[in-house]
Amino acid sequence: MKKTILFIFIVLIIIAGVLWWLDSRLEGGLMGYLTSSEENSTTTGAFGKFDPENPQETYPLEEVPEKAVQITISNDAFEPTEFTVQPEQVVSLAFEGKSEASHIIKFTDESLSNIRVVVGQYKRGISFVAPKEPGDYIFYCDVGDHRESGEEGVMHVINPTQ
Ligand SMILES: [Cu+2]
Repeated sequence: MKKTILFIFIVLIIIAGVLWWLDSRLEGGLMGYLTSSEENSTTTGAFGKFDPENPQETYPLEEVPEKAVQITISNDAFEPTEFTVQPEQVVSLAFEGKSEASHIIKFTDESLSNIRVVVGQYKRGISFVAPKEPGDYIFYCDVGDHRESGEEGVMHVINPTQ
């Protein structure tokens, strides 16, 4: 009986030792390793998975998924000119050029400086995570005088509990 208890005791010490060793070896510790998977480094938007740290425009789209906010660019105007999201919500935008002009869509806010979508006579989208800070975020076309001509819109980030 005593031998069995001693045996279990030794096994437990070995297990604890192995866990401690693993914890010291793995980046972010054992729990960090177990809870992080490849899934966590990407987020899923209307156009599929994307890297929130580095949002990229999509290839030209055949169809725009229903979950995406679709904005057309025609006659120096965006339609619609505004839309509303929640803080840190995944936002998927799809732009469609209606004229022969090309457009480069950007946001003015520093926190969204990595958003850039080049649009011609086709639809192209981008997914990103909305800012944490509620407020109005201006997006515009950075080609020539397009912005002055009216290619400007606003993304309202509103906390639903306020
Ligand atoms: Cu433009």
